[in-house]
Amino acid sequence: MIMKVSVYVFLLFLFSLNLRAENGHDLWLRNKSTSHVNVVCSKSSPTLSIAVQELQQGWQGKDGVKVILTVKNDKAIRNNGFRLSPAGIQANTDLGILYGVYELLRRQQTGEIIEENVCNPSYEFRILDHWDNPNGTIERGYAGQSIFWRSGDTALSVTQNDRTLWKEYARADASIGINGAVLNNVNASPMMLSKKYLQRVKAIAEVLGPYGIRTYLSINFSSPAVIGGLKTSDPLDPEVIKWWKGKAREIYSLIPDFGGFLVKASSEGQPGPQDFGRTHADGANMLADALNPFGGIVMWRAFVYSPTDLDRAKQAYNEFMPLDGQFRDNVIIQVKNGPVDFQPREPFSPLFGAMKKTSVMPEFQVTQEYLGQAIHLVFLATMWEECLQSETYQKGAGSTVARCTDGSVYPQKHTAIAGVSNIGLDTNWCGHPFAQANWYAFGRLAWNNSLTSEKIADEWIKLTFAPVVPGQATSTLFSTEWTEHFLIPVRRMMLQSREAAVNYMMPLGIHHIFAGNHHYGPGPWYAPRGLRPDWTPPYYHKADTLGMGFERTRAGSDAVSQYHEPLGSQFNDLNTCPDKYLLWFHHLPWDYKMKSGRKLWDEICYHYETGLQQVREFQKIWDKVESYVDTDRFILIQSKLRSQCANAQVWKDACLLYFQQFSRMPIPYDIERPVNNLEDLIRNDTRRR
Ligand code: GCV
Repeated sequence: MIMKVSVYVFLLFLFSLNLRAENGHDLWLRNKSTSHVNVVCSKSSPTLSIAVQELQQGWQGKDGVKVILTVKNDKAIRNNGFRLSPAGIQANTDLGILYGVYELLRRQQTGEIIEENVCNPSYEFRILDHWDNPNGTIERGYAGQSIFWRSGDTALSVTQNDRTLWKEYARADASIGINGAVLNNVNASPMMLSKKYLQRVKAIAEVLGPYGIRTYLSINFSSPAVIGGLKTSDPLDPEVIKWWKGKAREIYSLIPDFGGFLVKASSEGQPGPQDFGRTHADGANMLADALNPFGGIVMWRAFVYSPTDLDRAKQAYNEFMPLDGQFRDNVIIQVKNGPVDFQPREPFSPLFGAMKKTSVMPEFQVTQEYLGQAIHLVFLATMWEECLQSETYQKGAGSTVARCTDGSVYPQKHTAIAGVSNIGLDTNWCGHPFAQANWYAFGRLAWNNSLTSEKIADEWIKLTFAPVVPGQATSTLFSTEWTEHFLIPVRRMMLQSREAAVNYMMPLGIHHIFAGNHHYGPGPWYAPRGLRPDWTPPYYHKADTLGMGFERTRAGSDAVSQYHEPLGSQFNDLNTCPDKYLLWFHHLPWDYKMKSGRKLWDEICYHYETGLQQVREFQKIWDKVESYVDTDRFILIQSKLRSQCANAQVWKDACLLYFQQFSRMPIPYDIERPVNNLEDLIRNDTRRR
């Protein structure tokens, strides 16, 4: 026993010696080489030079070993995939070699076996969408200003600092397989296509290119009229068509590996083809034709809804389904994971597994607009896994969202996935150290859409928090002690974190009850006079003295019928609708008897309480791991957890006290009482607390 304690104390001492202050800037790429490697590569290119350098800088294998990098065609390898073996890496492309190198290093550093296998990406295009504005602000960004754009006199000059940062960004992306970046907000400024802005795009593309990252731009559909001086932006107008063709030519003459356009059209006030009586297909195809000679693609968003429809959740499907088969081959329809927005929980969008002749790509939100921004610790991999593994039944069982979008169910001309980025100029890139895990997870799932959240969390924790001992391979430091006292509890916390957020924000299918505009705190009451109803929470929760929930069954808006059978009927039927989607699909009386035997009102109360208690538990977990984390990161995360806890309390109090006005039932007495008054919460709901 004494022996055990002294070993424990010794190990703690060892760890603390190696807990150098870390500002998080190195992300999951903080581990350095611990021995020498002899890299043999017969070809040379900027990408291969990076691959060789990465191996030399990160090698943690046997000292003096020879690693052979071979670029050679192999039918088993697709796209930029690779074949990994203990002797080296083989790929069809230079980029495949680079991805293989990152995989090899990751396996070394996380202690995974390196055996012969082929790794092919699930999606051809794995893209980060930056909602960055030309003045440097970021829509729904919580980690500082843009790394690409800024305001002021030097806005368009390219400095060495810019290049260094873009290179670090490109490296991080490439290390997890991301191969595209949309550089500007989907609410796009037409200015972005002007000559001077394109020059900066070119400079960015030159830095990103060797890492295999293509640049894309969000475009404003009115650009021909706004910056081209044309009378119209009608997609069928010959002058407009000519203008876009000329613009595409101009872009590709500057940026030969340019990826294409992302378009938010006829949505939330953005211009689009419908302004001219044209369809989404007319608009998308016109742009696709302009990009086609250069190999570019159009990612056309399906995020559309109008205030007149009675159920926002149905609209994207209704608008896009009739257009199936009408889009050009180089158009991909980009669909958010859920049918409404990026809520803490939504059923998957029925547009997944719907169209058979159109390429469809998922859009996830990495930035935590609706999930506590850069304050709450919420690991999003579980949410994306839930979506990707959802059964659509498009072609019978096994037609998951993942398989319907990666071309396994119906072949797609192109396959792609996008994540709305959470990075900015903050030193640690993401604001919250654990938000880095979401960037990491997005890349890993984009590469392999069947990875589990648990595996991703495991990798990320090891790469991000493992003790660093010069000369010692990281994986040798994963002692039983470190695993039991750090890895396992922190992983558990990450894996529970999204469910906790759902519990304290909007459990049981409740959705979109955020305070107006900032989307951080609760605002189930928010309904200023004159505001379009679908921008107010009462439109979604529909609470009244009889009950709450959105009736989307066949007796209601019939959104359930947008899902294939047997799913549509499962959602429709109270006996088979999963609790987690109950109030998404059903309006139920407060005393409705749940599967648990409780009344609906009580169940709601227990969920809010559970969510709050889960965050309090996270605080304890984190406090206990203090000796395994450097002080800077420990304190930052501890303080963020305190704020998260305070905010979870606000959520619980606000929602229970507000809905109680309708339920007129007591909050179960074994639940801790609210500590805030509803009037105060309402008065202050425009502040982000
Ligand atoms: C870029 C939500 C967000 C908006 C965002 C929009 C979109 O509505 O609140 O900020 O706009 O989604 O995805 O286009």
